[in-house]
Amino acid sequence: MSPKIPLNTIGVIGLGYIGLPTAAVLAQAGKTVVGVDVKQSTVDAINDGQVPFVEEGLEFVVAGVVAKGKLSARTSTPRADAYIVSVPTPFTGDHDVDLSYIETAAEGIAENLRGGELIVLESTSPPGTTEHMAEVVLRARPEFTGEPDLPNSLYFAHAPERVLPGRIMVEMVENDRIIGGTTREAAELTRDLYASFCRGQLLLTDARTAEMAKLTENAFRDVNIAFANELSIIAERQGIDVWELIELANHHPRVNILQPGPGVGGHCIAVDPWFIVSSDRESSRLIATARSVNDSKPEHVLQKVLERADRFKNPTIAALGIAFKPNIDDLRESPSKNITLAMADRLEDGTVLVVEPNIDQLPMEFDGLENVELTGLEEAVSRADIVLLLVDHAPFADFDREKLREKVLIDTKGLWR
Ligand code: SAJ
Repeated sequence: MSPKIPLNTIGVIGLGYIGLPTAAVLAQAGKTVVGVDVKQSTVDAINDGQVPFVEEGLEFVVAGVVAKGKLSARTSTPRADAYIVSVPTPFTGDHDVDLSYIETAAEGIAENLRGGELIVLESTSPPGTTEHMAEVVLRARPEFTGEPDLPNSLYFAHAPERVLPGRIMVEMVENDRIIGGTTREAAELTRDLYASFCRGQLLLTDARTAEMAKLTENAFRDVNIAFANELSIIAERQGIDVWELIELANHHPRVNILQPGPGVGGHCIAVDPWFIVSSDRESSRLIATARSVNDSKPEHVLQKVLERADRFKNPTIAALGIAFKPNIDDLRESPSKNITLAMADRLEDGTVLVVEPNIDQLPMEFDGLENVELTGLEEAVSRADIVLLLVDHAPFADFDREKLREKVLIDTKGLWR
């Protein structure tokens, strides 16, 4: 039986890609939600019923719950029955985790506690981080305890998010969830909170196992993509079409190889495995190697392009796609963007035509690169000597192949084979 404490008012700390959708679905489920963000522009946008980034279906829900007074945003931490911490956990130069955002959130929460509150960490974190967050809170407020069922108890748990960008509003409600408490009572209380909006199974465990489970899921995917990326280089050197190779091998009932590409991007798969590595470098040999295989793929693609470009006097290269994966506008940690930037930087003469159907202007990182233009697909291909396909966006799949016949084609996604 979970402890009998009310879970009516929820403070969500960090209103990014995970925090804001979580706040929105909690408010939709009838909770009174106060979201907190350091960015005043994010707070203002939400209080106007708007969303500061693109995510299918999110704006509709946010507009509705803000209009009903169930969701509001501010820059300071409120009093609440429960808190959800969804702040960034970046890594440092040495691939160690930077927990400063979690610590600051914990200190802000600590000031508002009265006893009996639940504090749930959602940010992806190395094993031991939920316990660390509890320590930060209890150090600031030593009159409270992490032991359950006392008048001065606090409850701490980890409930890692597992939603896929682009499908967040569906997966937030449908996916099963792992919930790890620093005590059983904390896990049960968290289950009661998440049951208000989540239709998937709520699987209870301890906090460390929950932290490791999330990292394991993303490391599993990273290792499997590394296998595909390594195969693509081996196959290229053997004169074998890697896409056909994988398709054939995947007919085996127990083989399911993922797809190679220009590298692994985004803020999860390319980051989270490092948290396992940094927690035990000696034992994480395969996971660390997979990271370096995937991280070296962009340089391999770049070398291939520069080699081909060398044959032209003043080459024009069309770079198709700079997002980190298909059909989204998210350019963060994108290997295709990094390849394009490096290509523009290292080309002695020549022009790079960027085609990215999901954006209207190039990001700031391209400022000062005078040999780069954002253009449409037809124009870029017709002007290009070399066509470099970096992302398998839907509009590229339908392109008339006849128009590619005279071009040097480098297809990193096997879209046009
Ligand atoms: N990629 C390949 N080959 C593939 C699959 C992906 O090269 O066969 C590349 C993509 O192009 C992209 C990167 O990997 O650059 C990551 O894309 P993704 O679609 O695999 O994953 P993310 O980063 O968008 O979301 C992942 C998901 N985790 C898993 O599928 C195990 C999601 O469920 C998590 O919630 C999310 O990380 C997260 O927030 O941790």
